[in-house]
Amino acid sequence: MSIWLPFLKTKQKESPITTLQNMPEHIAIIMDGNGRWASKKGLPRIAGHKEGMSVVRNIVRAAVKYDIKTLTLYAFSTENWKRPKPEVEFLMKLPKEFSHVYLPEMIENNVRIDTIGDFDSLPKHTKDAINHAKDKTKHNDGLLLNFALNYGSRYEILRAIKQIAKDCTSNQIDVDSINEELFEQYLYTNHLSDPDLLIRTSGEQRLSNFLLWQSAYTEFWFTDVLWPDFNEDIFKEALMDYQKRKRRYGGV
Ligand code: V07
Repeated sequence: MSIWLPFLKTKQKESPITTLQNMPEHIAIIMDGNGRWASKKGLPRIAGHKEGMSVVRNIVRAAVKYDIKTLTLYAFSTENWKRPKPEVEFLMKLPKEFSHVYLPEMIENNVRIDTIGDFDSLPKHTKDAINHAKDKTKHNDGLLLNFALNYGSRYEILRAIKQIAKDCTSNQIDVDSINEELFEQYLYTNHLSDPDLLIRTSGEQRLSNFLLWQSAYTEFWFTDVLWPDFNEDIFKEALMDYQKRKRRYGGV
């Protein structure tokens, strides 16, 4: 016998992720709106970046909980160098700050930290901090926390093309062997699957030179929420939307 209990229904505030099926393996996020969040509060832009960093930690925890394999976060683009010097300098200190505050927790959660982008042209102190974080987490086999740092997709593609041209000239590869599979081996993401889901916060609905090649078949999810206000509940919303989209495909 079953009893209808309508009050239980109204009590249920949010529908939970009831199945771990149809979950994205690889999630990419454009963490936009940090500066705007700060300005709205009458704070300097850097205050928004700092708050944004604590949200990274919260979303990493959620991603670990939902057993996500890879999380790629757009932390600094090749275009971001055009920002005011003090802001760039502050941003370049964040990897060290992040490691100082959150690295023990990352290690405890079996998270592996890695980066994609033009690593060599970062300031030495930034590289040192990141190399430390990578080294301390290199044996972890849980979530891969992948920071896109000094990353630009067009640059990545041109870099790949140049290297392929060089390898052709030196007869290491044949022009006729160039195909999608070979091309992908020359990208920063050669070891990764393509993102299944790409989230962008802060209301902008564009890719802004992020993972252009890799997101050919990616599901996009946008929210007006600014990155410092992003949280696990909104993350879960994106995951549930993704699950619905996948289920529709599955029906065909
Ligand atoms: C940055 C905080 C998040 C909001 C968006 C931009 C600002 C974490 C890192 C980081 C990078 C590498 C690493 C450990 C942590 C980071 C930059 C900016 C440049 F090994 N957050 N975060 N790096 N923001």
